[in-house]
Amino acid sequence: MSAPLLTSLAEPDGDRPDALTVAGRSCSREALLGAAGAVAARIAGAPVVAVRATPTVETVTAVVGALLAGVPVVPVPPDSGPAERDHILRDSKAALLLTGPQGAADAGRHAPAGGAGSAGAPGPAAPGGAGPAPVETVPVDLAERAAWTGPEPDPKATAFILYTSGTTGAPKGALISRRAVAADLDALAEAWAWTAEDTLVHGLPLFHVHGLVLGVLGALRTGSRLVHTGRPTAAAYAEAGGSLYFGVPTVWHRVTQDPDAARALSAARLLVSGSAPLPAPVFRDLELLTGHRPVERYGMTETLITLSTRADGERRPGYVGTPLSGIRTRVAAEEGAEIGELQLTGPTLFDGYLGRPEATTGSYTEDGWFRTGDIAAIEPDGFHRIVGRASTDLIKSGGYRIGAGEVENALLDHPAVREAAVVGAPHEDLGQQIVAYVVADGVSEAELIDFVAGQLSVHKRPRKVRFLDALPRNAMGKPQKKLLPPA
Ligand code: MCA
Ligand code: AMP
Repeated sequence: MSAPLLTSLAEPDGDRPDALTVAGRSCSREALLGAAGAVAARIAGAPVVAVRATPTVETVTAVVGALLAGVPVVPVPPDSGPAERDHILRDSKAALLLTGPQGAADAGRHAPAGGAGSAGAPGPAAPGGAGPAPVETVPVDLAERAAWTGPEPDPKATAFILYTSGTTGAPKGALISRRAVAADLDALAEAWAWTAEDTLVHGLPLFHVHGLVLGVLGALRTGSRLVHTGRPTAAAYAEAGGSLYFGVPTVWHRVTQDPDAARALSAARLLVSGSAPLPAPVFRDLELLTGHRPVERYGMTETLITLSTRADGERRPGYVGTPLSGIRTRVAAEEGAEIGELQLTGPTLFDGYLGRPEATTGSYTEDGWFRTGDIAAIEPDGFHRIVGRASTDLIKSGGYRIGAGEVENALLDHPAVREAAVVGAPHEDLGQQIVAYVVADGVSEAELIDFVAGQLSVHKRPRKVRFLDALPRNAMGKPQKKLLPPA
């Protein structure tokens, strides 16, 4: 039989009452395992299960329950509007949606109204009149207990289907296997000297690799305590008193803007940044205020985390370190150039996009290396530097990956919008902010921002809208984003 994915849950000393804290509620590993066992018993045999990924103990329980039962998990952003949510549910064919309680942390537009076993969560119809995806909502009850005795699922089986944006069209479901998760977490534990002695603190969303795979499963595999702060605020990080902290660069920027909170992190062992480039000034301010040179690591939904600086190694502003154990990298540079596309192989890579063989094939080179779409350079000492992205149509805002095409399509669904072009403009706090250029009549900036926030996840909304008489186009009629006026 294969080794358990969540090693620490199988260990006997599970009665520490604060092993897991999410947004102020704590439980022991024993309690988590019992409640997750009850979830596993309810969903066993389902081909796939969606989880409304609020920052709650219920979400962690739902994910652990599905992993025990070997049912692939599709996390659904809790603030996603009908267009995004219905796409995820339909594309993944999830017929069950595990949800938490209807408390403050769980408030959202898609709270199922029918309670246990209600079919067809209500909500406005998706554009195009398809109507809400039919799904049975299953509430997670932390008071339920069951001992799960099923066998450990095959390591090759899918653990997660993670929806992630491309340059055009709707998000695709990346298939992440259990063995990829295990390989990545073990490589990170080695690079960061991450052990059961640590207390991990973060407040990142539980529907992406950073917050969910590293931030929850990492703690459950290494056995470290986990404090999820609900929201990733500087004050909450300071109060949590952890040894190991995760954040996206926007979070670290906000920590440096709150010097008292930053100083409180001096007692930590390691501060880790990832999901977007950490600006050199933020690196330096963090060092000045906390005494720590942050570890920076690089990854993608499709590859998990592949490069990092190390707990026992050098950390340099602007560099994401060296390949993790088992990962090989190369830079496909034109002759004479030092920079080019970063390509990867290794045990942490995904198993393709659900139902999209052409997109899967297109993400690999002919000789089988994954094409990241990021432009990088490798120094003679092996340190990697991410220079930028090959396509300006993939935006990183606050650490979230957002496809320009998805936001453009949402804008074009508004009856007043005739043309739309979306870009990521440099932004001190968010890295990039979404700016929309539209040709439209009789609609305000605020209305369009709210319209996108209502259709997609809230973080995909433009922060600014510029109204133009026409989009700049080339002789073929293709929009020329480079010719758009400054934001
Ligand atoms: C504002 N709000 C609105 C509107 N405007 N709601 C509806 N309609 C509107 N028009 C509300 C929001 O609901 C929210 O409410 C509040 O305003 C602020 O939301 P937002 O603007 O999103 O917050 P922010 O301050 O800009 O967020 C910064 C952040 C966030 C907290 C750093 O960007 C974040 O959590 N980023 C993490 C992304 C991440 O984990 N990426 C990892 C991808 P309320 O406050 O009540 O909720 S994985 C990856 O990249 C790879 C694998 C890797 O390497 O890790
Ligand atoms: P996502 O699929 O949301 O996981 O986003 C992956 C993308 O985030 C990568 O392709 C990079 O463009 C970016 N990214 C992640 N970590 C870093 C980092 N440390 N430095 C620069 N870019 C990063």
